[in-house]
Amino acid sequence: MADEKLFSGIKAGAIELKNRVVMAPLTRNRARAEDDSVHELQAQYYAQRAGAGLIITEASQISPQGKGYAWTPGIYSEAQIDGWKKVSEAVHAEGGKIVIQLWHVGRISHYSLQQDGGAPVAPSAIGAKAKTFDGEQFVETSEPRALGIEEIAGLVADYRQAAENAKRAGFDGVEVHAANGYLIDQFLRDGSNKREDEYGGPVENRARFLKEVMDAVVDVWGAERVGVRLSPFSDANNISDSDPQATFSHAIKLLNSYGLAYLHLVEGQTGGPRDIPEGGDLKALYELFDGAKMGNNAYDREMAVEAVETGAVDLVAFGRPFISNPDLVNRLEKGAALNELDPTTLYGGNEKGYTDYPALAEEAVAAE
Ligand code: 8OZ
Repeated sequence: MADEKLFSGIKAGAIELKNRVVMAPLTRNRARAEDDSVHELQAQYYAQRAGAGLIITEASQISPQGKGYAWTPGIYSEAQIDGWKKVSEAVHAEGGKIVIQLWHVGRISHYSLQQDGGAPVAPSAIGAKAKTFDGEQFVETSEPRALGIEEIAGLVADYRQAAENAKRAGFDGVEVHAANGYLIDQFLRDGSNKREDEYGGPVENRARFLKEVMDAVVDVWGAERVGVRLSPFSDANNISDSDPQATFSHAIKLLNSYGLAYLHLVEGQTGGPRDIPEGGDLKALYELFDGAKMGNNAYDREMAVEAVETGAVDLVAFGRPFISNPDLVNRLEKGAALNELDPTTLYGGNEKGYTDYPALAEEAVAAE
């Protein structure tokens, strides 16, 4: 076994990890079309990746309204809870740990994906110049309607219910998706939140929705089994803020007060360059958080080893490498070559490009 710290165990809050390599949340759009549930195929996919210290599931909508793409899974119905139970049991049987990522897309949706064919919801009625996938093609996201203040308690209740469902589904905890231009991020940033009530205006108000969601989810799980993901310097899904350093300093101070399992940051542009804009300081943001820090974005072995060794982060989340390498941790430990990713099978489809990437031993056998 490699002796780098990256491969040593750590406790993230109350969750005990056998190593510091995390499988990042990855949208794969293979849930059942009829009820947005996962099933045996996903159980096999996640179990193959149980060598990770922690698996974070693909983003999973907390309600029908929270859906923004075809074939993403939910965590609000009995069928969905049953499906996720298969997943958590399969991962645990292989000695892995798994948390589910709780998701509401807000304005990143399309009429055709909403249960009543109505407008997606957002803090303010400001459309994103972004695209989504409706099951047939990529389409412009629809113009959202602004949430009424009387609707917000119901949204928080949906997060609470989803957190409770996640418990019944046997997960080790939950990650709140507050990144990438989705609903919580839309509330946090002043480009998408122009509300004049107590949920808009100064950052204390823009962070109120995040706080209410965290209060609810932490009440269900205990802070030590709740993580959160932010993407302070990403403009994913056309999100913007006039002062991300100030906005996210406030958000992270707030999050730090809970004693969470971990803080997960997308470093730079989601799925893109790691560059931080002028005036941005990622290190200063991490320093506001006392718990386990998880970094994500285009890490390779060398960067991950170094980041953990120097204490820049405690955990490193790998995305695309985990898609094409079910045994990524074993490969990283051995310094072995990685399988190449097939970009045509990322979103939607079946087992092809999903559960058929070979592990090292299988490759050796296949080569004989
Ligand atoms: C890729 C495609 C669709 C959604 C994110 C949940 O960016 C996503 C996502 C990624 O956080």
